[in-house]
Amino acid sequence: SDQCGIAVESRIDCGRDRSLSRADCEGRGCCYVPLPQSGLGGPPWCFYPVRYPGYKMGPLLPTEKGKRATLARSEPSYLPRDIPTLQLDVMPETLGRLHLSLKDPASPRYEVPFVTSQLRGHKDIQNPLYDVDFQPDPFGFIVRRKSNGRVLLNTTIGPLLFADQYLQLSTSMASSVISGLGEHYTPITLDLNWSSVSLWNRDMAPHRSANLYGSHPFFLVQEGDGQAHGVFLLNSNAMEVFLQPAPALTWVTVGGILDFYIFLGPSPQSVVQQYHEVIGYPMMPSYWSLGFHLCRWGYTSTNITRTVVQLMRQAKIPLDVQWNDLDYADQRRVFTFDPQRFGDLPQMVEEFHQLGMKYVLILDPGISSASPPGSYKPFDDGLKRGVFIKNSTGQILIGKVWPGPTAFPDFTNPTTQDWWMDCIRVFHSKVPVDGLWIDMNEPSNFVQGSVDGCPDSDLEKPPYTPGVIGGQLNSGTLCVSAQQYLSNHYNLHNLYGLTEAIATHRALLKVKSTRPFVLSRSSFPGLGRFSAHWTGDVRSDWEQLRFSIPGVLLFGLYGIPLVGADVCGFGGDTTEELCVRWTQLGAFYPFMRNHNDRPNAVRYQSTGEAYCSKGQYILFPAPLDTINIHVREGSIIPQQLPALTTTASRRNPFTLIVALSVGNWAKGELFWDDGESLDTFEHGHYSYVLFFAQEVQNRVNFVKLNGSLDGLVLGEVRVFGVQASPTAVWANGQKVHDFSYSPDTKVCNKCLCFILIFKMC
Ligand code: MIG
Repeated sequence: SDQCGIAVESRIDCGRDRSLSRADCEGRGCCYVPLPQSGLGGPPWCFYPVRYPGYKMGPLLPTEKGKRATLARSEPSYLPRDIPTLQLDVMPETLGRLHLSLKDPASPRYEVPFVTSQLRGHKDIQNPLYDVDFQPDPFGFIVRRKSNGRVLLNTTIGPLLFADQYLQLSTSMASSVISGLGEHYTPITLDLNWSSVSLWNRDMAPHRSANLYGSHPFFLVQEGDGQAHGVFLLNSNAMEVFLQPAPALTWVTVGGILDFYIFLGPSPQSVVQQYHEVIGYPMMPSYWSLGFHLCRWGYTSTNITRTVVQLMRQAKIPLDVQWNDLDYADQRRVFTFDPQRFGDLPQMVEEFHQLGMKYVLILDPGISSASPPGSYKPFDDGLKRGVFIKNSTGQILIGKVWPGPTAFPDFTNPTTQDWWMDCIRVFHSKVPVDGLWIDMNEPSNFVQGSVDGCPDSDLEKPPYTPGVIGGQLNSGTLCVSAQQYLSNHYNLHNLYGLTEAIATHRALLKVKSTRPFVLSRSSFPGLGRFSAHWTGDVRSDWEQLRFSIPGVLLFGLYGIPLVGADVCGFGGDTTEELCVRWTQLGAFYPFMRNHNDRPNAVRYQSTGEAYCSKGQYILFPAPLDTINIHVREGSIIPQQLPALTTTASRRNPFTLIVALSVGNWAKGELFWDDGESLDTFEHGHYSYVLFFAQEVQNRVNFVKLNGSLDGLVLGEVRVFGVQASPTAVWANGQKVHDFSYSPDTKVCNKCLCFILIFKMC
């Protein structure tokens, strides 16, 4: 019939939960049109007709935050346990941000805690960037960009389904250039050729189509004219998002509510900022955490660790932070150290501190439950204080991780946060670590669910399981029917790493009173407020090196900018060439750590030659010892001479690299503070400098040069792209006699045309 005349690329699958025969498909009221060429994963044979019956929307009535309507369905859907009545709230929160939620008004369902706690909306938005329209029956909404009428989202293309364990909504997309929905091993944009991505935190070495360590139900769409918008579905349940060439997208989640935030930008940068305003801005990192980190699984003693540090220093390779992996722990139990091989760990840390270095240790969440009673305080205390996750019948859930049988702390419980702080305080009083590396926090479990298996229930085997590695929600992790303080693990699983990061950050803050350094493998929106992240167990090969670039950039989008991949690769053996190149690339990761698996280093400096490129390919020679770094025209970059640690390099004079644009201007900025005290931004204990360069004939003028800025000294200015030899150079109103100019490279040292330096406190 007419209702089934839908273009192939726009067909929305009516049988995601199982494959349907013609009779099954038509029984659902869907269209059955087999396609000769389509196999698995292509366009669906069974799809929804136009205006497939769903919810009917009542009148929109004003509320304090916006408007509200009731949606009701008269016929049941094909899913078990429909929620027949829904409450729709439409909340214009800022000019660029629209919030839209669908809940069950009759009985409260699980909603994601922690993420938006600090959010403040504004009231009475005048003239926002968006318009919303509704189709009342079947219910759907359309969001437009008001300035040009572009449809950004249109959910009338498919039905809204809202059952207890199956929530689905489809929308058209404004373009095919979509980034986000991590964590996956993908290029910077997603594949829309009938693909899907699943969000379910999992300990899994990065490879194509696997759900990895973190979940980020946010995406950014580039509209093609420089404008962009973003959509965040605040939902922590196991989710699968389907992408098809229309372009269109379908969210399927197995619990919670539908809670959408739509960001209108209009620039990609402002979309990201609007998203971060909702999930919280990232923490201020300590300066040392931006230095070079070195780690390995397999430094089996303090003496071996010391030797590594000595060799680095002899080779004059900068090293800020030395790490140890699980090797340090006594029988792999956290909060202990091996009395033989790591007996003098406290002294070793003290020695590193004397060298101006820092020290970080791994800390897994699993607490050994099999030590003789009275011999392992973290477990005994935790047991007394009731901090561990329980199984569905109320006993402590026991899994298996590195120390053998382990219990898992429930960080959603405030008592657990206090117990964790006590464990960290006691350990820190012996081993004064500078930061903690929280691994295995998906959480990872070597047995499926628990040592006793999992019950046979709707939670463990939902009517629909998103396409996850292992095929079941409990594979490689805990039984999802396990009980936590705030809800069951089915709802809270994706928050395990976030909640552990919150507890660890809080403990370090209390114990050290400086900016906490936490490195977490598992992530969820909001993690960046508390922690850094690394991309897990990447393999030592060229493809993984290449994919680390989108991997790192995407975490910037997710609000976790302090991120890096293990330099030289973690799994397998690296080669000298790969390791050199990875080190050169790693110099541009915000977090730069060389780390690798058991039985393998230079971030610190840039010819100045100018290349004019208008989008063509240029081939550059790239000998192994050279990093081809290109400074974009028009930028000014402050640099510092390197030293063996950032503790030392912070005191070196800094240099300004000025890359003049063809129009002979450039600009840049510098934020400078003491690098470790708390809330320097909030208290104004920082300097913020803006640099501007502009040619004024062939004259150079500095407002401030060789002056000091809170201890910071400007040593030299190098200007790239100066077209003709300057006849004279002035600095601070005085003539500079020792400037030099190279006509070949057009680089002028100690040169420039007009620089203004402002100090703002
Ligand atoms: O099951 O602590 O991703 O960086 O070296 C492996 C040992 C546990 C996984 C981490 C990796 C770390 C390793 N850990």
